[in-house]
This record gives sequence, structure tokens and C-alpha cells, in this order.
Amino acid sequence: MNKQILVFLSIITGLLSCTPETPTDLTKNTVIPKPVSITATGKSFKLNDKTSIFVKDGSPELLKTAQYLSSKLKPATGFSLNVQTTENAPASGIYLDLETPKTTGDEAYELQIDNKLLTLKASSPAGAFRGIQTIRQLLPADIEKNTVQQTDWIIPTGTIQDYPEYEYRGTMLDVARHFLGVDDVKHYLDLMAYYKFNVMHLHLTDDQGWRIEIKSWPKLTEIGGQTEVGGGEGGFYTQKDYNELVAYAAERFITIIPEIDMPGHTNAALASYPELNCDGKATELYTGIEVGFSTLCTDKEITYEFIDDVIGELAEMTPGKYIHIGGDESHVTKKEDYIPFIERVQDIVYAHNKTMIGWDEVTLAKLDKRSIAQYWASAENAKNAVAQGVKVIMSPAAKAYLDMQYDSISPLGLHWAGYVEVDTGYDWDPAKLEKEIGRDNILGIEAPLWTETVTNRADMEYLVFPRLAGYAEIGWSPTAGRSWDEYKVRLASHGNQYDSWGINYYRSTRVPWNE
Ligand code: TNX
Repeated sequence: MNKQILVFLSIITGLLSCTPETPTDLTKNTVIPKPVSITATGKSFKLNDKTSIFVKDGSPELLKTAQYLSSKLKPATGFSLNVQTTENAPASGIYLDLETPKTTGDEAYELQIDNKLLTLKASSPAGAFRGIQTIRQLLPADIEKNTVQQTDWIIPTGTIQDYPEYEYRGTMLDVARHFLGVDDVKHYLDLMAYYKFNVMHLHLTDDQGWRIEIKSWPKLTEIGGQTEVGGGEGGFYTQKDYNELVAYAAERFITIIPEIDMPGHTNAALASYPELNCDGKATELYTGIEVGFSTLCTDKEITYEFIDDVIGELAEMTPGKYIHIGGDESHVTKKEDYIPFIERVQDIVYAHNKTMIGWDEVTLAKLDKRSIAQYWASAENAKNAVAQGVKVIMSPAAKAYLDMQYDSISPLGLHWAGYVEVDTGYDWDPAKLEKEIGRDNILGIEAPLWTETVTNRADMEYLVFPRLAGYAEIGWSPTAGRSWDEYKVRLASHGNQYDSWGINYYRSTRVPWNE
């Protein structure tokens, strides 16, 4: 070959490599949480204006889930993405089927992507819903925009098998310190769904506010719901609002866990009803951020009548199996009063057919084996849980608190447990944190957002993102495959989604964001 031909060939090769390549390698995805196993087959599947979403005849819940997928893909593609039922697998399009996948568990799913047909198999609608989040994330990031984009909607072919490591993957929102309305909570639920969370713990009561209507004790919200940290007007959810949140969460296969914090963190209740105080006098409403100064009167019978009424109404409205009774930082309740109090409240929870969760201090009491302890601060307490055969939810403040500042100069948040940069939040293993708490003792993980410094949706987004994605991965993905260096690249690409959603997020310098 002479020199001119070689030069000519190299120019042609150069030109060819400049044309955008069709993505065909499924292993090069940026899905968070990282799926359990992926096999690539080197071709590509493309959505077009004729693509339909087919649902195997049968489950109305699956049909609803298919409609959810359609609604998520319509705005950016501009395609109609009709949902239809079918008896047999179609030749092309997207096909949802409740067939047991090779993997197991309620939330397991399997994606089989070939160049004409994308099949999502799951053993339950919950699994299908988790799989749909993977489909959203496999498409180009523009899919999250809410106007029509001129993009090739391509997914590389292959197979994904996926299921969660932990059965409990939660976040907590404190709506007591600052009240956040129904729409803000729904917005949070939408964001959680994208990352396959299945629990939303609502911290509904604290010193600064009582946020849930209790019909038998109306002053809790009439008085106790009327302020918040800093003296703002506060607010509360009516039972109708709460039911609406429960239903919205359920459509995303997320369980709401309501928390009534006691015997401490109860000033809002104590200000509403004088009879709940040992001296019979109502306290003043409180708008500061100190903790540990309030307590229900543990030796008055009316206290337990009150708790029975509150838990009764809450249990009635809550389809999930858990009720959280708080139990943290009861610094002005004597230990000899605290222990029998927790044991009695635990009985009340079981009398209403619910399972009790409490912050790690509750392990000082004798717990029912079904009860769950939420580890946030004390390894000693968590050890008590394990010794009693009680499972633990991992929320170690120094790793998992969404209200810790990212660093000393980032706005919003506290730092009593340290700074939680994005890598600090990601790079830990719940089963290796304390030698007393092994994998078998752990129900799952939860990242709490306390709202002393959070006054609105934008503040909430800023502390939650991008850390939430990391907690999702810790809860879902196998520990063995996780590394910060690999994760941070996937996370960087999620910045595009955050921009599409228009959310306020912390652009940590440790993440190689796209420009
Ligand atoms: C400790 S965590 C608390 C909350 C505060 C939080 C602030 C826990 C069980 N109690 O009352 O809001 O710190 O980070």
C-alpha cells in the first residue's frame, strides 16, 4: 500500500470515529443503585413513535405500573406509548410480565433487552416498578426532561438480573421542626422512587410541632400544630392529607412509617393539653432547636389513654406494618420511668396490630422480638438490640444523616456528628460499622433528614441531593461490587437528571460532574 492510500484510509477512519456512536454496550450504563448482574449482547433497542407498552393480562396493579412508565417516557419522547394488555409476548415494544424471574424476592426483576423487544419480568408489581426505574435510567438522561427532545432513545441490548440486598431501604423526613406540605412530600416520594427506596419514615411530632390530625385530641394540631422552628406558622396534615400521602406512596411501592416521638420531644403535645404534664399546667409553644427538655408524665394514666388514642387512629390510617414511637433523647425522663414507659407503649402498639420501631435508646427496655431498633448514635444500645434478638435499622449519624453539613462552608445543616461529604455518605458498609452488628442483625438502612435548618423544598433538595443516591446504592446493591471511584462517575451523570428536574443539589467538588 502506498503512502497516499494510508493517509486516505486514516482520514476516513478518523471521520468515521467522529460520527456519534450508537451505544451498544449495556455494561456501560450509569444506573444507581447498581444492578446485581448485567450481560451485554452488543446491539441496541430503540423507542419510536410506534412503540407500545404491553402488559400480560391479569394484574390491575401491573397495568397501573405500566401507565406510570408511559407517563414518565411521554414528555421527552413525544411518543404516545400506548399501554395495552396482551395474552402473549408481542414481537416488538416493551412487555411487562408477572412471571417469576430467575432472581428471588418481592422486589426482584429481570430485564431482557433485544433489538426489537424489551421484556420486564417480575414476581410482583413492586418488582416491576423497581425495574421501570432501571429502564428510565438506561435511556439517555434527556428522558427526564418535560419537553420533547430530539434524541435517539436507545438502550443497549442484554440482560439485567436485579434484587435488593436489604429489605428496608428508607429515608426519614422531619416535618415537625419545619412543616413541609403534601406537595413537597409527594415530590420527595417521586425522587425516592427513582432510586428504588421502599420506606418513607415521617417524623410527625416533636417539641416544635404536632403535624397529624388526631380526631380524639383535636388541640394537638389546633394548638401544637401552629408554629415551627423560628416561629413560622407551622401546619399539619389532616387525616385526609395523610391518606393521600399513603396512597401516593403506595403507588410507588413505598410504605409510610409514621413516628410519634415520646416520652421526650413532646412539647407540642404538652403545650396543647395541660393534663399531660405532671404539674397539670400547659407548657409554652417552643420554636428553638434545643433537644431533651420535655417529657410526657409517665405515671399518669391519662398519658397512656392519650397514647392509645393516638396510636389507634394512626394504626387505622396506616396500611404498613410499622409504627415508630421515637424514644430518643428523653433526658428529663428518669431511667426508672423511661423503661416501663417504653414497655407499656410497646404493648399498645402490638394491641393495635402494628410492629414497633424505636430509636436505639428503646433497647434499654425489654423488647418484643418483632420490634426494631433504629441505630443512630449508640453502639452500646445497638448491642442491647442484638443481645435481645431484635433487628436493627442502620442510620449512623456520622454517615447517614442528611441534615449534616457537607463541609464547614456548605450552607444549611448541622454538624454535631461531623461533616458528611458525598463520598463519606457513600463509602461505608452497614454490616461492618460496629462489630456487634452483623449482616444478619440488620433489617436495612435509613437516611434521616432533620429539618432544624430546612425551611422549604429547595433547602430539602440541597441536603438530600446527591447523597440520597448513595444511600440507595448501599441499601440495594451487593457490597462486594461497590467502590467510590467507580460510583462517582455514575453519580456525575445523574447531575443531568437533576438539571432536567430543576432540583437544587450540592455540586460537590469530589464528583466529576459533566459541564
Ligand atoms: C438528634 S437523631 C435527634 C433529633 C435532631 C437531630 C439533629 C435523633 C433520634 N434525635 O432530634 O433533630 O439530632 O441532627
